[in-house]
Formats: sequence, structure tokens, C-alpha cells
Amino acid sequence: MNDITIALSKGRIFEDTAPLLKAAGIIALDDPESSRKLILSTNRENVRLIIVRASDVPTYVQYGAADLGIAGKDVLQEHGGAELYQPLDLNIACCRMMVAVPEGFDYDSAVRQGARLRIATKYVQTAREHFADKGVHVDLIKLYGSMELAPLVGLADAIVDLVSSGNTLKANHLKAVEEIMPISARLIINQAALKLKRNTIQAILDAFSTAIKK
Ligand code: PRT
Ligand code: MG
Repeated sequence: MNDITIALSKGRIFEDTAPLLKAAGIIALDDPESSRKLILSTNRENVRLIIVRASDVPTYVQYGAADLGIAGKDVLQEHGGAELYQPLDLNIACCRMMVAVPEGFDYDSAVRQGARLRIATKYVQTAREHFADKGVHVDLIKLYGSMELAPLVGLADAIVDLVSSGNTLKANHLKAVEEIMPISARLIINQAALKLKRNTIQAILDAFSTAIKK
């Protein structure tokens, strides 16, 4: 049996992936929320999980430090996805990437008038492409979190961020004005690993696909 390393982040990705792993006969022996271990053993001697930042998952898989990974489309879009095989939309950790502005801001007329907008976001590449396609001039301000704060303190006119329930926007008197793309987590595979460990990886892939369809 080939040794397999799977990269994933704790929190919602781990929680939503655990049932899929279980369907593939893989159960983590530690809980990443309570354990400080970054390498988790599983019930299968040849399979281990590594716990990394959500945005670092594609990097570990790209360089072959992990054979498989689970990453949001938001993260893959920013990373560029080069050299990664992406065979499966897992349909977990779903949300939408949106443009949001303060409740009183008239986004449509600002866009119509050709105003230059200041956009704060963690998703600079995705935002750049989106506004370029629309022909809207923007200045992008890179943030690493709490994007919702930026328009409230005059750092930006608008933000590009992920929205699921909409509660965070509402709590900060912001409104979503445009959807950029629907987001869900994807299985990513290192291409060399796929060739070298095809049988083991294919078995995991098949178990995931069956579990998703249920
Ligand atoms: O936390 P860290 O900086 O390490 O990384 P991360 O924030 O990227 O990781 P994590 O675990 O929070 O998210 C992992 C993945 O989950 C993301 O890459 C997305 O693909 C997916 N996902 C699904 C989400 C959400 N839903 C989501 N709602 N990621 C973040 N959010 C945040 C959003 O940014 C906003 O601040 O939740 C807030 C909005 O939620 P609502 O319910 O109030 O609308
Ligand atoms: Mg987070």
C-alpha cells in the first residue's frame, strides 16, 4: 500500500471533510480542534492528515508535500491552481464570493458613472479579474481578514469577501451588491502522486464521489 498524505485546514473544511474521509474508510485519531498536532495519524497505517492554513493547502499539494488536499475554490482561484489536478467538487463549505458595500452606498450608479472604486479584499487576483471584466476601475487594497471593517473606517468603498448566512454583513451595516462566483471546496491531487500511487488515490476518489452523490 502506498503512503498517502492529505492536506486540509481545521474548522469548517475539516468538519465537512470528516464524513467523506469516513466513507473512504479513513478516521483521524486526533481532533485538530483540541490537539496541537499538525500531523494526524488515522486508523489506516498508510494514511496521514496534515493540518495547514486554508490558503496553504494548494502549495503543499503543488510541491508534493501532500498527495491530496481539500481547498475552497476561493483559495484555488487566488493560487492559480497550476499543476494541480482538480477532479472533484466536494460540494462542502459552500458560500458565495460577493461584492459588498455600506447600506447607504449606491453601487450601481457609482459603477455607471465610471467612478474609481477602492476595494479591500483578501482575494486580490479574483477581484482584479472580476472588475477588469466589467470594465470598472478599481484600486485594490490587500487585507488578510476582517474585510467587513474596511468600509466602516474609510479604508475602502467596497469589499470582496465570502458570504454564507449574510449575518456578518448585516451586523456591520453592509449589503451584498454583486455575486462574483459560487464557492465550494474541491479535492486537489498532485499529478506525480496520481501516477505513482494511482490505485490508492483512485480508491479514495471513488469513495468520495459515491459519498457526495448520496
Ligand atoms: O482562518 P484562516 O485565515 O486560517 O483561513 P480561512 O479564513 O481561509 O479559513 P476558514 O477555515 O475560515 O475557511 C476555509 C474555507 O471555507 C474558505 O476558503 C471557503 O472556501 C470556505 N467558506 C465557506 C468560508 C465561508 N463559508 C465563510 N462564511 N470561509 C469564510 N467565511 C467567512 C467570510 O469570510 C466572512 O467573514 O465567514 C464570514 C461570513 O459568514 P456569514 O455566515 O456571516 O455570511
Ligand atoms: Mg477564517
